[in-house]
Amino acid sequence: MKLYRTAVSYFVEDGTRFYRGDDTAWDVLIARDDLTEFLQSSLSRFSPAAPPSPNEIRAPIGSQEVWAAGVTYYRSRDARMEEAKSAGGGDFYDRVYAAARPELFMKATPHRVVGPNQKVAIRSDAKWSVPEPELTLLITPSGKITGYTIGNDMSSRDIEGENPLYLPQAKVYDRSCALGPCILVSAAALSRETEIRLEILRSGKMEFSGTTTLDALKREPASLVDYLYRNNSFPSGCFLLTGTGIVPPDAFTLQAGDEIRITIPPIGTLINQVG
Ligand code: DO4
Ligand code: MG
Repeated sequence: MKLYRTAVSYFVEDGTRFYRGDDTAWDVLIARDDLTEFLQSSLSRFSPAAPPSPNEIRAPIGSQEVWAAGVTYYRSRDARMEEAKSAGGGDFYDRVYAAARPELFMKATPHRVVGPNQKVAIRSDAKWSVPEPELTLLITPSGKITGYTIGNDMSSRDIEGENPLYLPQAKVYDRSCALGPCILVSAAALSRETEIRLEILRSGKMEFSGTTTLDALKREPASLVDYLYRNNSFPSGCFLLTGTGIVPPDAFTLQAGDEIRITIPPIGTLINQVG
């Protein structure tokens, strides 16, 4: 089942059918530990509906914080070691890749998040910007993973590479995060073969494309959640981006007007423009 948020209501996609949900507030709905069972048992009282149109769909976020894990794929470790080498910070990425404790950082508050078909931003003081396509967990206040969405962890590689202590500036700014298009509601883990695909189009032409699979994700989602929830409470639950396994070549930087498409087949495609 997939769950979509719009300005007026929420919608449930079950197979080929769509239903309009009740007036439960989004924060209340997505904080439920029994989200799958609740939606399944509610379908009979929901009205069948047309699918929400792409311009009606909002980011699937209410008042949750968005956190992110880093250096969870070998490709990310490699790229970061290279970009931070001359600043003497390369070693930290190697160490965190191998350590028991993951890198976790606060990525965004809701007002910094955009939804499908909205514009993500590149920083005006950055010269080297990339999207990071990441499987994103929906986690309830009790720490249960109840769903998955797609996240784009927009990043300024030159700022982070200059000094790893600049990470919050490289990662957290207005419209630095995109989420959507829906939540795949499922308490079951996604298969290790699940593909993540990134495509960047410039003037309608493919400028970069790359893929990875969850098999290359070094850490278990449940272990990331375990660390995130240690001595840390999330009254409305939270979203956790699980890291990138796709990094465009070093010569690539995003430009205004680029279109970023991130596909994770069981969830869908998140499309954003840069502007
Ligand atoms: O260490 C910096 C951030 C890493 C990150 O965002 C990622 O690996 O996806
Ligand atoms: Mg990332």
